[in-house]
Amino acid sequence: MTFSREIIKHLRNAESICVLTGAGISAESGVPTFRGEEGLWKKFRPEELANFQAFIRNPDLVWEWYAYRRKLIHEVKPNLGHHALVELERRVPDFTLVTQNVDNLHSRAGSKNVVELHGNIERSYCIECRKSASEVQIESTHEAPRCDSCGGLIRPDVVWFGEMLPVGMFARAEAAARRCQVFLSIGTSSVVYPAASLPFSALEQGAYVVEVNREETDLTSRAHETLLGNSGEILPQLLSSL
Ligand code: BJW
Ligand code: ZN
Repeated sequence: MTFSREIIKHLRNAESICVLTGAGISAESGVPTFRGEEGLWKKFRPEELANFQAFIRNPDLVWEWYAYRRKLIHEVKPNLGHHALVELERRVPDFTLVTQNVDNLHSRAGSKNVVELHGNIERSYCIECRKSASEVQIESTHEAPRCDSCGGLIRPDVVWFGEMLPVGMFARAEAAARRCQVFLSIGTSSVVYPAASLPFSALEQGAYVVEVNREETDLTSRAHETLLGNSGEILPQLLSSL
């Protein structure tokens, strides 16, 4: 792929870059996305699995779904897209990687300044006393485990629909979006709020906004550029063009 002069110029000169990633960046590692033909929401209903009421109604079913996804994530590796973002972070003084993903693949690749908006599937906590659960408890695959302190149900530390994002995380993301000169939105359908508002905050403050996605999204008409294709191919090429 050849890149425009603008994008190369903006990336070379930027002292502050903010990146927002979604499930698409992990797709080439073998982690399913949520929406679209191959997405998780084709097989599983979000209202039965990704909200607190569903968990209270059927904790074992929800726990089992997360145990299945955790196992899958343990079997895969970060891809060239994740690694390109590690390299980009090394080159830029102020770099923030905001992710909606819970798969921990950015940290496993070596990214440092990661803001996890929707939590992390590797962590769990008690819904009664909020204590973090140990690895032994997390390893349970069929039954939702119980807290060893108070007996409360243990849930995955992820953000379900209707829940607030972890305290301070959105503020960090929003601040990074507002101060950056280049904002990259990678592999997200841009439909879940408040994450989807971040590129618009960046645009308001005059940032150059670039989208990387296999297909057009609600952001496409507002972004300065959309690079259509796989992030695991486009991002390494972009890095080597700088
Ligand atoms: C590739 C590729 C490749 C593929 N290369 N690209 C009406 C209007 C506005 C907001 C709302 C509303 N009604 C309700 C809300 C709020 C709601 C929301 O936004 N809903 C909309 C869906 C309508 N938001 C919330 O509830 C949030 N909380 C909140 O707002 O709190 C305030 C509040 C409190 C109380 C009451 C009301 C408000 C919380 C949202 C939590 C989202 N949780 C999930 C599950 C996390 C846990 C888990 O993993 O199980 O987060 S849902 C799911 O969607 C997950 C993702 O992080 C999130 C975003 O998905 P993402 O990453 O964009 O993935 P996909 O699959 O959608 O897209 C993949 C993209 O990649 C596609 O575009 C592909 O083309 C592309 N792609 N391969 C490049 N190789
Ligand atoms: Zn407890």
